[in-house]
Amino acid sequence: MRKPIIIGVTGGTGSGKTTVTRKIIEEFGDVSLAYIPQDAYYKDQSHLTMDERALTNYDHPLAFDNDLLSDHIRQLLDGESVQMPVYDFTQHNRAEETIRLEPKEVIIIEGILIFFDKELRDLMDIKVFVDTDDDIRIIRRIKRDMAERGRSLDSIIDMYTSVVKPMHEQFIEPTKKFADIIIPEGGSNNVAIDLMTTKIRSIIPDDLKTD
Ligand code: UZR
Ligand code: MG
Repeated sequence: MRKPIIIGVTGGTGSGKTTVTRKIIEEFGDVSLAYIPQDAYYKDQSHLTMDERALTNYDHPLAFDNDLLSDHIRQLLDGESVQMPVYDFTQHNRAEETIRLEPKEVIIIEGILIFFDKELRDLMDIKVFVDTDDDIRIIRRIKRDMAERGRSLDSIIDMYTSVVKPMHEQFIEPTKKFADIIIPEGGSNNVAIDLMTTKIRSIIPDDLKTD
């Protein structure tokens, strides 16, 4: 197998990076593709109590096990399968189960801090930053965390102002300079998604495309 193409999609919380990633994946129904959310690589916190876990700064680069993430990408590049961790947001912890990922022709990595770590960055062929206004991002974050991650409005707002926003400014926003492509307004930007998928398709060798 040829070296897989590695695409990184980043942006702040609620920017629409998961939606952009999902749309790219839909476009590539005919190409074998692996999806790796950086969220899956939050560090294992089994040794901490729930109260202690609530004190972790999840928007800091050190919250992620990037060594494991890089190792797994390298293993996939070497044609080996990996056991990807699963993260449980309601428990602030790694779940018991893992997901087996097989090596694929295209690997998409998505997450808030995937451009921070140089080693990870250097593994990527195409780097995308989804750039969405802060007010839109917080509105989306509130809706999602209440619906999907079991949070109250007050806790989301407290977390956002005390941690998420300052960490975004300190660690996430500065990684925009590493992007090859900046997509404004995320998932609703169909022109940008179309341009990107055309580009990605152009670098996938024809004989790797299966129908
Ligand atoms: P996305 N996060 C949690 O809320 N709980 C956890 O256990 C782990 C992470 C949040 C994290 C970050 N911040 O802003 C967000 N906090 O998940 C990143 N607090 O995920 O890119 O999907 O928004
Ligand atoms: Mg997301």
